[in-house]
Amino acid sequence: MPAVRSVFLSDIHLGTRACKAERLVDFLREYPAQYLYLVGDVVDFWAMRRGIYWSAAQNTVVQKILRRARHGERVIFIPGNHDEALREYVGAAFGDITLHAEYVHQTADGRRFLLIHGDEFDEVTRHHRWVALLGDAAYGALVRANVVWAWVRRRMGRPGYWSLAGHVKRKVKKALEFMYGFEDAVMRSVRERGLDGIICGHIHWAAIKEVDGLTYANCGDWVDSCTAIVEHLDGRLELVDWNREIAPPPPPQAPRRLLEPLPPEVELADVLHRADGIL
Ligand SMILES: [Mn+2]
Repeated sequence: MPAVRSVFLSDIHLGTRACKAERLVDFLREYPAQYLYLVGDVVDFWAMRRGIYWSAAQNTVVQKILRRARHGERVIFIPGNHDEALREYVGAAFGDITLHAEYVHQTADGRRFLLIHGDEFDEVTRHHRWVALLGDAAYGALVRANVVWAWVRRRMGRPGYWSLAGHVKRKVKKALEFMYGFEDAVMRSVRERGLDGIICGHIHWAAIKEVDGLTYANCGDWVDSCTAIVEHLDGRLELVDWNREIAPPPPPQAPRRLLEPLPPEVELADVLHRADGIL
């Protein structure tokens, strides 16, 4: 029996260093479903033009999704702006995965939700592509800075994960105005179509809320917040926060072997860092 009826994921950004693929693998293991919706920006072709980072865990994510499709789970992929190259193939099926520009999902309790990535409602991405690309690079830098910051916090023995990108987003008024503008535009469209709600992504800001009798749900992302929307067997939607759900990392193992095999994704900087610890 599946743990949930549906899983909705967006903004995984495979192909980037920021992608938290290990956590996603862990999440996917815990949440088998009847429907798996990939709501855009699954593969980050924008970032891959600047340089590709593809880890073993990212391979596992792809393999897990393909296996789920093969084993009868309904997998539907709705491309976003970072994987817009795939929009040319909307309507096609790749093996057991079908591509759609948008989709209407009916929940177990009969509500109809528009599934769409959401960049269509983002004025910046639509009309000022270069601003979006620049902002994207800045966001990437912020997420990378956060990796360093999380390490410092661990060294200082501070529990939990604190998101720098999340903090900045919360602090910046302009960002909030942008998000509320985004939500307004999205909800107008849902109302015009006579649907009960929307499940989208794009703005990397996970949420479930009622807006004037309609439901707004945003999957969040897997580069910073590690969140997903799930539909329970009774049709109830829930926001799952996988940053908090998984057990804390095990304590570092005592003596390090000198000739420890390196995983394939390790780069020179990591090698030097390791050497630093043993020399
Ligand atoms: Mn996007």
